[in-house]
Amino acid sequence: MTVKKLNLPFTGIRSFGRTPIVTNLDELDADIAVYGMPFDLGTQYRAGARFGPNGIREGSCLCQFSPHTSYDHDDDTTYFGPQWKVVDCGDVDMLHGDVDACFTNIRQMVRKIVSRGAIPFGLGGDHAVTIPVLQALDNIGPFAIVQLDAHLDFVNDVAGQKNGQGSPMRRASEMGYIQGMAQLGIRGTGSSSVSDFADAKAYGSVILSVEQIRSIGIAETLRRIPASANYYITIDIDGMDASVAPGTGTPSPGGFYYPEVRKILKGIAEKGNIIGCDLVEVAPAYDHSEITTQLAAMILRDLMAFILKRKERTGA
Ligand SMILES: [Mn+2]
Repeated sequence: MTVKKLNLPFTGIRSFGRTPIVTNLDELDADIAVYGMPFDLGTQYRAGARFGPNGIREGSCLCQFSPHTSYDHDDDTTYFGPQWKVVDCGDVDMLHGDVDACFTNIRQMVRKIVSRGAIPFGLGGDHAVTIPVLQALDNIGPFAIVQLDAHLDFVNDVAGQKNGQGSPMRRASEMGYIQGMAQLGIRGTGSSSVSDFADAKAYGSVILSVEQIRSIGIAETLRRIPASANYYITIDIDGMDASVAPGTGTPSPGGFYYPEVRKILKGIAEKGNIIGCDLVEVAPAYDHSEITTQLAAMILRDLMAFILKRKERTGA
């Protein structure tokens, strides 16, 4: 008896959502390209985010990408039509102990993905990886950033060192092609120093804590995000509540729950064109029963779904 090969998600070689693996980027032909940045040399406290990319890939085996598995009852919408291609490009090469070499390789990966016409979806890595990613987006026109995070990440430097996990948004504020930012989920005593908050506000950043967002509502939150034709989204998993995302270096109570983040991402995808995204700081060693890696994968899959649905609607 011949049995049709089912290729179920728990079988086979892991890629994000079991999407096709494309490691020769000269052959990249996709709408969305996932890539990993197994880097945690920017970590100040608990390390381990270098295992984030493969942790998220493992967690993503819960996700499916075919239209018949992508009907959403809440939205009464079927996502991931057959015309859309999502692929996994594997990981950026890392040279241990050499931050500059790692950053150069990250920039190269992002530039190549963009030059092939795909939207880069980066799997971190600690939050320092967002610095070279944003540097690599210097020639695609102005865009605004939306950051979901417990921490402001606006530290100028620590003893002169400017590329730590606490500095990506400060570095972003120095990039002339970035048209402002919204920093959502920022909370907790010690999230950042009062002078960093002052600098971020002077830059024009829209800063909202989880409590503030719950009080004004998602629609008003979306309205306050700086207007731009294009958005880059950076998601630090510690923006989520520590109870649903324990697998990270600096878990933070009082965070977002999944439905809130889903609504925010859906709203941004309706507000403008999303040119790229990263999800950082997943450290599988601290995870329990894969809840953090599965949540991370689900958030990324949702964002992909919203981006592709917008393209379907606008024909872009
Ligand atoms: Mn962060």
